This record gives sequence, C-alpha cells and structure tokens, in this order.
Amino acid sequence: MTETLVLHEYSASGNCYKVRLTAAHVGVNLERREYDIMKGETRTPEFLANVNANGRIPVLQVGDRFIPESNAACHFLADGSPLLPADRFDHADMLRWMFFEQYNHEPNIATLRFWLGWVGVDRLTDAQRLQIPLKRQAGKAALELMDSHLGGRDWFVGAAISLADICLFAYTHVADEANFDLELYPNVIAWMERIITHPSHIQLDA
Ligand SMILES: N[C@@H](CCC(=O)N[C@@H](CS)C(=O)NCC(=O)O)C(=O)O
Repeated sequence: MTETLVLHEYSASGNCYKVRLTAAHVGVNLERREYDIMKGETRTPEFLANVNANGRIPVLQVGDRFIPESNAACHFLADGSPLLPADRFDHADMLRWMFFEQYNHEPNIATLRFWLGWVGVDRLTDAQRLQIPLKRQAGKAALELMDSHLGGRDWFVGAAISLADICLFAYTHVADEANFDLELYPNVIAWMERIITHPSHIQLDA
C-alpha cells in the first residue's frame, strides 16, 4: 500500500482495536490519531466536516479519503490477504459473522462495557438503565450462538483465521469487563486462545 494510512481512534475501543489487529495480521503500518470520546472530540464541527459526519471513531484515512465503520476499515486492510476467504461462499459467510458482530454482539456487549466501565451506572439515563437487562440477555444469546458454532471447529469460517474471527474477538475478549462470565463458553475460550497465540497477534493496549 503506497498511501499513508491514518487510524482516527480511541485506543481503548474494541472497534478501533480490531482495525489495529487486522493491520498487524497483514503487516501494515498505521499512523494513529487519538480522540477523547469522553470529551466529545469526535463531535466537533471539524471532525464532523472532515473525518466522519457520523461523529464516531474508528475512521481509517487512506490518503485524503476516509473509511468510517470498523468492519469496512478491516475489510479494506485485509483485501488480498488470507484473512479474506477466497471461496465465494466462505467470503459471504465471513461477512455474515461480521454483520452479526455489528447487530447482535457489539451493540450489547460493547455498549454494556462502555456504560459500566466508562460512564458508570449512576450516570446512565433512566432509559439506558432500563436497557441493561435486555442488553445482557442479548449479549448472552450472542455468546451462546458463538459457543455453539465453535463446537468442533477452530475458526468461524473455513479452516483458517479470517476477519470474522478478528472482528468478533475484539469485544468478546473483554466481555468480562461488562460482567459476562466467559467461563460459561468453553469453545469461545479455546478459540480466543488460538487467536491470542497466533504469531501476528497484538494486544488491545499495544
Ligand atoms: N458501527 C461503528 C460503531 C462506532 C462507534 O460506536 N464508536 C464509538 C466508540 S467504540 C464512538 O465513536 N463513540 C463516540 C461518540 O459516539 O461520540 C463501527 O463499527 O465503527
């Protein structure tokens, strides 16, 4: 890749971590630019006008163009690498798990992690507090589905690690920070161990 790649991020975010983890797997260097989301730094007129009109990170900057949405940024970085299955069906199946991650997993597990670990229960709105049990139930359902799918297989799709694994790993491995008991999901634990011991692995705080 010849263009400079800049990751606009908040480094503790799992969505940002998955972009760094993908970059590590494909051996690409990212310049990193940190924003404090707790201070609204992704909501300034400058950020909205120049980086992401949706006011969120991560955003991958490629030269003078911008890719918001973590899974789209990961897909861009992984293009042409073994992280994208060559088989057409497997590729669609990988996308299936990435969409699952954004619809069933991240909005529940990542949101609870943020509410409990960053905002604090006392400072949640009444509407947010009411959503906690629903998000916990939906987060558990996502982990149960993952555990069941991983029974008898090493990776989410096919016989090798793919973007589906990287994107799902980002918030699964910190689900305990949202008070999910990962011990209940032994296949998920074994799968996380395979990811952590992969030679290209980097940690969240790397
Ligand atoms: N679907 C988006 C979610 C992005 C997102 O929710 N980003 C959060 C941090 S993980 C954020 O920027 N929050 C700050 C804000 O909304 O002001 C993705 O996968 O990139």
